[in-house]
Amino acid sequence: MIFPGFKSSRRKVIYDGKAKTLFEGPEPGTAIQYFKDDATAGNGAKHEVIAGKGVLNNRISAHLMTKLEGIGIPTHFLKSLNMREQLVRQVEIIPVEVVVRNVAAGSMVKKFGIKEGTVLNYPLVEFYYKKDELGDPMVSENHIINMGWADPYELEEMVAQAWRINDYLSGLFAGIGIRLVDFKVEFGRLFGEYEEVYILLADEISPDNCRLWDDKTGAKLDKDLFRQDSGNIIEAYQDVAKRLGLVPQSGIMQGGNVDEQIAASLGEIENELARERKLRSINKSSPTKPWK
Ligand code: AIR
Ligand code: ASP
Repeated sequence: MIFPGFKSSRRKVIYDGKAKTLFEGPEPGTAIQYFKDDATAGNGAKHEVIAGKGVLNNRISAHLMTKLEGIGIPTHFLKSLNMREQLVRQVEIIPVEVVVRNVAAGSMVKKFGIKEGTVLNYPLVEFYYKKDELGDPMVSENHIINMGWADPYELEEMVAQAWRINDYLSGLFAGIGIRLVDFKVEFGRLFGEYEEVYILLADEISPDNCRLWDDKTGAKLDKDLFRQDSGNIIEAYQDVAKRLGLVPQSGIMQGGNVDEQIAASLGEIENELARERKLRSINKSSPTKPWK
């Protein structure tokens, strides 16, 4: 795919994933996250290129990350660069996928025989080891600490942030008639000048890694449409983006392709919100008692 500003041959690839590529950024400590149109399921067993997906996920993720920054959740997102790319902080990805569920769906339904759509008593946090070759197995906190994927302080921070993200995004989506059924997030480590560790929300938050159901009709507006071959993901993703007020009502597609002109203008909006961000390192020593 060729478009203005993308000079793939000149950039050093840091990581080439299934739906995104990470390139070295313009300054040390930064990276460029490029959103592909590739859609995969079943660990890559099913693969299709779906025009427009990368543009929509880039836009949606930039927006949600900016909103989360706005309530004090540190993220890797720095700014949108163009329709498919964003500037992010380079972090060391913690190989643990944190899934939060409000309603039973997907693998939970299969694993435990619960009926899809069952509302859980309270949000359920699960962990998966991020390893395609092994099919991302579900793991416990003990596995994570035992294998050294994250230490207890980091894990505590990840879980606390995941809960906050769930609360915030559940409300945000409820406001536009969408139920946040579940989602997956990834975190990364950023090392400070004194080797202190900051845990940042990384990767992306988009309909590729959230389950989003229309409140009234129950219609699926996420990647399950692709996984289950049950509908057009671009229409669904556009619907989400429209309800979030991120793309015009007429959409960004023209006869099956992205309307480059409209798409090119989308990135500008979020950058108006860009601001200095304060980071808070996690305290790995024993808790200090301020009253002493
Ligand atoms: N997810 C997990 N691995 C990759 C992704 N995208 C997301 C799914 C779903 C949630 O994590 O999109 O929102 C739970 O997935 P599952 O398959 O475990 O039910
Ligand atoms: N695990 C991802 C998903 O189903 C992608 C994949 O399996 O290829 O969303």
